[in-house]
Amino acid sequence: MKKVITYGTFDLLHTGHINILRRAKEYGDYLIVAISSDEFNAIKGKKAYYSFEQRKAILEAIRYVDEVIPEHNWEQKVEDVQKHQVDTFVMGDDWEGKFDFLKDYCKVVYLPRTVGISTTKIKKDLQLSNNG
Ligand code: C2G
Repeated sequence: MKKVITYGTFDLLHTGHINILRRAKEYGDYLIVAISSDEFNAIKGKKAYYSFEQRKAILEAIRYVDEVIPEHNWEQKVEDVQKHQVDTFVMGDDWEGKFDFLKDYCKVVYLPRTVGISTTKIKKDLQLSNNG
C-alpha cells in the first residue's frame, strides 16, 4: 500500500484544500492528513475559526482522506513519515523547498496552489460584506 501524507490547518474548508487533497491521493492509495492543533496554530501565528476537533471531523468526511492525525510541531514530520511508513509527502508550492530534508525518507512533492482562494480571503470578504 502506497501511503501519502500532507500537513495543514485546513480551516474553513475550500476548493483549494479539496484540490490538494484530491491530487495528493493520486500519489498513492492511502492519504494521511496531519492537521495543526489549536496550540500549533498559535505557534504558526494562525487562529482557526474551527477547533481542531471540528477540522478533524470535516477532513475525515472527505473521500480522499483515509486518516487524520494531529500536527503538534514543526519537528514531527520525519517521525511521522517513518512511523506511518509514508512513501510520498505532498504540500502546496507555497512551501516549495521548505521540507526537502524529508527527501532522505520519502518522495517530496510540491503542487501548485489553487489560485484565488484562501481562508484569509474568505474571512476578509465576509468582513467586507458584513460591513455593508
Ligand atoms: N492550499 C492550496 N491552495 C490554496 C490554499 C491552500 O493548495 N488556495 C494548500 C496549501 O499549500 C497546503 C494545504 O492547502 O498544502 C493546507 O493549507 P493551510 O491550511 O493554509 O496549511 P498551512 O498553514 O500552509 O500549514 O507543517 C505544514 C503546515 O502545517 C502547513
